[in-house]
Amino acid sequence: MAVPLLVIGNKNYSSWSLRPWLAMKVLGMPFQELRIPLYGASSKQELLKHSPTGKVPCLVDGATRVWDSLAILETLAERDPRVWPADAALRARARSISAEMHSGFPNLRQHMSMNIRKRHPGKGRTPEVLAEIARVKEIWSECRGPFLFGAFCAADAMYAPVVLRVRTYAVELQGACRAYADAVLALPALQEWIGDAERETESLAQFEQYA
Ligand SMILES: N[C@@H](CCC(=O)N[C@@H](CS)C(=O)NCC(=O)O)C(=O)O
Repeated sequence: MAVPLLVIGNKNYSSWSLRPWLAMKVLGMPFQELRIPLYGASSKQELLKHSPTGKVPCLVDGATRVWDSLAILETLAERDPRVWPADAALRARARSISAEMHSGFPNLRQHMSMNIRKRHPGKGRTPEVLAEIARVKEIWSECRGPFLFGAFCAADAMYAPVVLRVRTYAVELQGACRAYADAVLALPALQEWIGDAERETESLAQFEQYA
């Protein structure tokens, strides 16, 4: 039987692509990946062959297409109960913080964009970004260990790009927050993604605002 195809963007920059890719890798869900480098001359045309929005990620499974990272995670949850915590109260919290990440944190996204290859310690710390980082720390401080709800789940996939932003911009973490970020960074699947990002050659000016 054909395995689903996950269409993703540049691993160095595409935080949305990382989410379902990481969940599928960590949970051992078979898939093929198609990387389409973003914002090139023919990128949109290539993306539209797979994704109705012309954006990634998009999961193509036979005739079914699922676009948007959180929609993909919810679809995966229909196939594998480990995608969300088994306990209903924890599942509600995991969904809430995932939706919060999905629809929020605009300043963090703008001023601390994901850029795995680079190190920009101290950059991007506007008051609004610092307030959003404080909220991330509040969420991570309730980590049950080693991941937010014990075993890895979709909420960890949603916050993995923030772990990588913390690394790039050298955001200070203590205690449970540091332990959580280290646990996510130590995931072999995330290390694989980081390795692939480091080998990419595209540089996208719009995500390279710090010299
Ligand atoms: N809310 C969407 C956002 C998707 C999105 O904005 N993807 C960006 C890359 S990270 C993209 O495909 N940009 C390419 C373009 O707009 O041409 C999701 O969660 O999947």
